[in-house]
Amino acid sequence: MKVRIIGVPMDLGADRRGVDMGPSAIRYAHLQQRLEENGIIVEDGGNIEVPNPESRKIKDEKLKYLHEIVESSERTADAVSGAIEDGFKPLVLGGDHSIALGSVTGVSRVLKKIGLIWIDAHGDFNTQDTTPSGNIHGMILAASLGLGHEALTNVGGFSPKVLPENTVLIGVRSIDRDEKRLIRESGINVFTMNDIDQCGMRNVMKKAIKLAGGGTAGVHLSFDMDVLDPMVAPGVGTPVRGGITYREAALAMEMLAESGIIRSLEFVEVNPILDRGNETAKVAVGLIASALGEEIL
Ligand code: Z70
Ligand code: MN
Ligand code: MN
Ligand code: MN
Repeated sequence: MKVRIIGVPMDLGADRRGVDMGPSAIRYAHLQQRLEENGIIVEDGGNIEVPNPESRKIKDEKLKYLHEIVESSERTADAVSGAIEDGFKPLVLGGDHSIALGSVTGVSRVLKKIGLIWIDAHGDFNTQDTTPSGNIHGMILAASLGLGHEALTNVGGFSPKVLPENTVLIGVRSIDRDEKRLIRESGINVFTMNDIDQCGMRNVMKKAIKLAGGGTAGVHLSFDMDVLDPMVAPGVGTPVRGGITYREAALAMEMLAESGIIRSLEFVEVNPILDRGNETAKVAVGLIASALGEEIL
């Protein structure tokens, strides 16, 4: 297997600064070495260029940094498409979750019909009409399905990127009121924390793999580190108590690796400023290794 690392040091999609250092923190936690120990050929493609907020005049806008995020997303999409076309599995490191717009666009453009597995404490299903914050990282799953501001939905020049029946949202426990309605109406598949408690991660993932992988050319995994319990992953912008354990996350990753459906993956929202001893980045590296097929024995 050949993997190309693509860093996206983006923090314009969220309020908390620091998540732009996520790609460095994950690299510093020996990502490349860990993957190479597993026999994977790793190429580090460096970082996507992202403007920083200090260099920009504050504009009065409902969707914060819309223009900058759209431009960075086009660059990320090109890098992700390019990696797949060059025979690599793209591994995208965030950055806040707004970077998923570029990744999903890049994969969808090449594979045409994709599945999407979105693992997150949040729904990321707001639009300009429902957002309580104006933060674009809370809108990207909706945008991937063609819902929301046209500048977002039209990244890459096509929409939607994925169909609701092939979209699976897992681990949610913090959803805004109007966002809830949008998710219900959308027809995507959702497994909340309650579903994980009731049925177990193994059963949830079995269903998720069928829904996202069935009849698609491949699946994009978008993993928001805040799905983990804050005791496991303290270094995230918006910790929400009651999250999944390391073991549940590792099982999910191992099942995805075994399924063979994953064509591209990303890990987002690592915030080294809020972290303890780079622990959250280390957790991310462990999960990435599992998702890419690391075997214990
Ligand atoms: C809230 C919003 C959010 C993190 C996504 C929060 C969104 N629903 N937070 N990821 N970490 O502002 O839209
Ligand atoms: Mn986020
Ligand atoms: Mn998210
Ligand atoms: Mn989240």
